[in-house]
Amino acid sequence: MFLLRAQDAVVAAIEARIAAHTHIPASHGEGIQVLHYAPGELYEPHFDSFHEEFNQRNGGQRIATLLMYLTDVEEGGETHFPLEGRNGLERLKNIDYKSCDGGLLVRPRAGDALLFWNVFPNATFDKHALHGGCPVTKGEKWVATKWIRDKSFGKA
Ligand code: PD2
Ligand code: ZN
Repeated sequence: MFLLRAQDAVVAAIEARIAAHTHIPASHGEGIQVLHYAPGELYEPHFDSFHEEFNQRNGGQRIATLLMYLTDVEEGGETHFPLEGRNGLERLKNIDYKSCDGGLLVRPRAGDALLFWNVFPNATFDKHALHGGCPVTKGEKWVATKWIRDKSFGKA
């Protein structure tokens, strides 16, 4: 589900903290998205950045993503960056997107937040930002996502 930006005092306080930590004004954020994964569920690897102009008309590019882990997960559910690390792009040649090995795995821990950049500082596309959510194999996973644009995002 999606929350509206500053829809209540708690959400506004979280967004103020995100702005303080990222140094990007809260007005550049989309509304927080809350995700739930039951056992067996996953998020296939993807880029959060946009290629087409249409999705950038309001707010421009999604330059950064902040994931806030709301639960520990008993097993699985890591956020996976398959192309991250030394020679990571070499893995593009024979990548098994569902394998969840190679690259960087971030284990969800309640209270942790993970900030990553979807583009280089000059706003060009960064393939290393490919990421997915590995299957939850035991327990459940709740996470809240804040996508951050390079310009003010209206009506969030
Ligand atoms: O839940 C995750 O780990 C995850 C993985 C990839 C969330 C997102 N993408 C997202 O919300 O963009
Ligand atoms: Zn994503």
